[in-house]
Amino acid sequence: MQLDFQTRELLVKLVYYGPALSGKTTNLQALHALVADDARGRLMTLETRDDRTLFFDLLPLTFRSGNLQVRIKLFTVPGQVIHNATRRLVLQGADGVAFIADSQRSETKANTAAFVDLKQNLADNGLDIKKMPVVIQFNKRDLIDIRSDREIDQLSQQGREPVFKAIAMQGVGVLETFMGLFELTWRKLEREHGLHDKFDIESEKLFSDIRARLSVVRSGSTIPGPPR
Ligand SMILES: Nc1nc2c(ncn2[C@@H]2O[C@H](COP(=O)(O)OP(=O)(O)OP(=O)(O)O)[C@@H](O)[C@H]2O)c(=O)[nH]1
Ligand SMILES: [Mg+2]
Repeated sequence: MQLDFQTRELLVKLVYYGPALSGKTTNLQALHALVADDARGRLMTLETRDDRTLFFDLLPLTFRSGNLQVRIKLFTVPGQVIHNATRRLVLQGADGVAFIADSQRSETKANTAAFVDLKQNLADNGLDIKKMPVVIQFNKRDLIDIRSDREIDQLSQQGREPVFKAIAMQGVGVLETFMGLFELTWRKLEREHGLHDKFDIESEKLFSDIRARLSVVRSGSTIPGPPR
């Protein structure tokens, strides 16, 4: 997090992490399509031909609440195993992490491996996963042979991370995941840095100001349709 008292600006870094092809880039694309024009910056993606992120994606968002400007930088990591050095680099200075898991049963091992890899890469950056705001999204709920709602609800009760279900390619659950992560991250930053006193800002007011800039209906939506 970076704080600039002169411009009353706060910069928060959030990272979308997870195994290859779980839908991290798709989450950012859907967010970009849903967020109001005055809040969204340019979505930068760098992909290979087959949908795979080579380096990272970046979506800058800016929200105003009272006289505070909150700038959020959303990053994705490349999920393919070979890109570990890049994942570690992207995690540097992260304030919060959304772990995008693939709901398909066949991907269970890949999810677990990516979560272990997240812990290790955080540790290598001097960050402790126990202190890091983390939310988990189970994406691709539209597919068959996925882990059941019951299974996911049970997992959710066992862990401390908030869990969201999503169909990112239809924009379902994308805003909830983002807001869930932002709120968790904000509350931690607020505790650690006394943001309430420094900026005289109420969290609930900030959250509702942000929510008001999400889920904007626009014609010619760029969210891709359901799979053919
Ligand atoms: N059926 C279905 N497919 C999805 C969903 N979300 C993403 N996909 C598809 O899954 C593929 C991979 O999505 P990406 O967003 O590129 O995955 P990624 O996590 O960024 O992958 P890497 O960059 O390689 O780590 C694409 O073909 C998406 O269209 C979903 O909710 N349902
Ligand atoms: Mg990607």
